[in-house]
Amino acid sequence: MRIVDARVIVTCPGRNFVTLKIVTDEGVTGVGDATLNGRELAVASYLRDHVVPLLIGRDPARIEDTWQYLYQGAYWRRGPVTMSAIAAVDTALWDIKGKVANLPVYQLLGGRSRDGVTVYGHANGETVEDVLVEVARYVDLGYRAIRVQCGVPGLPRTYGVSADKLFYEPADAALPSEATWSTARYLAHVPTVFARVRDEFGPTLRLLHDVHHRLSPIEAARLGKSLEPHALTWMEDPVPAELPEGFRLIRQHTTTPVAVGEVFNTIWDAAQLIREQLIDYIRTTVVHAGGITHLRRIFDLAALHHVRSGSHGATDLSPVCMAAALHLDLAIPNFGLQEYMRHTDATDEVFPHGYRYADGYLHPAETPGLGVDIDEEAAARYPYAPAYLPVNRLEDGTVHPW
Ligand code: CS2
Ligand code: MG
Repeated sequence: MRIVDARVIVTCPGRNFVTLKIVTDEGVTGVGDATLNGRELAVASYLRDHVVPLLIGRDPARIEDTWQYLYQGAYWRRGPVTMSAIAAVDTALWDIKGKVANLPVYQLLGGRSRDGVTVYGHANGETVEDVLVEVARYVDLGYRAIRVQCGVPGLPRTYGVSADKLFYEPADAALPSEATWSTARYLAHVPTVFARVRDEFGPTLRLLHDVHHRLSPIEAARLGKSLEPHALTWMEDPVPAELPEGFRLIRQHTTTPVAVGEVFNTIWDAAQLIREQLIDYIRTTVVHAGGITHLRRIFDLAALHHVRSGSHGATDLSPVCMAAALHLDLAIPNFGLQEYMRHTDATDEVFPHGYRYADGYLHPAETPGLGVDIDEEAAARYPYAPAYLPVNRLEDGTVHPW
């Protein structure tokens, strides 16, 4: 079997997605997500101009060899653009291998280690009252884990808090919008929100919170301590992840678990945090970390150090990425949680998929391969539209330095 075509499809059914579709001479096809929020066209060009010509004529069964060829062959290592492009190829090749073997991809990864993939949803609101309504909505839907984000009094707008429910779109403008940040207001407010949620919903519902890299290590340590009475499952991205040793300070002060890694691209980004047991959950996912092949390597390293998976699953990761993530989540021994932000109906129409939600779990499709595809005719109806993530400034106008 040989690869005869590879198409890069850019579509915007409510938000931008980049998808690679690999076609073989025997008519078997595979899909891979290549979406990099706010920088989509860079990956599309990397694929079209520098990767697709190298794929034509290759044997699609050689997944590891193709990964090494693209990674080592580029000479320029790592980075989100390169690794998202490699991820798309890798994911599409796993899809093809599953179809050829007539097995769902999780069977090729060792089979299921659990009955379903526990997911968490996003309860967010401007006020604590709004947040309580949203948490109740997720409890009613059967969710076993819920991320809680609340507006901060005195700040006009908070990242991660939106008027949309069940999903939201953080890339909100054709040129970046701006938000204002105050660490003092934030640190004063967040523990009061979790106190109310615990009062209302009891001690055992799994609760999470995303700090979006806004604090310094000592500030994050204080937040972690102040949240200890509310027993969070994790505090996410408390500080920027470029400085792994900064996490030592957080660890010295708090038992609130830490989750990190949605912006990581390789095992080397995560290695020190994992080896020193500075985190509890690694959040890297398929599309931004070199595909199923490389993400499995990260999860295996994590398993040696008592770190669980907690993959990113926001709306900018397409249903193709979600399908791939679910197969891996189902198979690995050290699965923790999977983020699940639902997509819009338009996105679901462009990406027909067989994974399904039931009673707090996601279940991958049982069909051969990943169980997801792209409807190219539907995709063509939604042309690319520039959209960027917001920029944060402090109250005095400084661009937030970390
Ligand atoms: C967030 C995302 O889901 C999360 O944990 O951090 O909203 C993230 O900011 C976006 O996916 C960025 O593209
Ligand atoms: Mg996050």
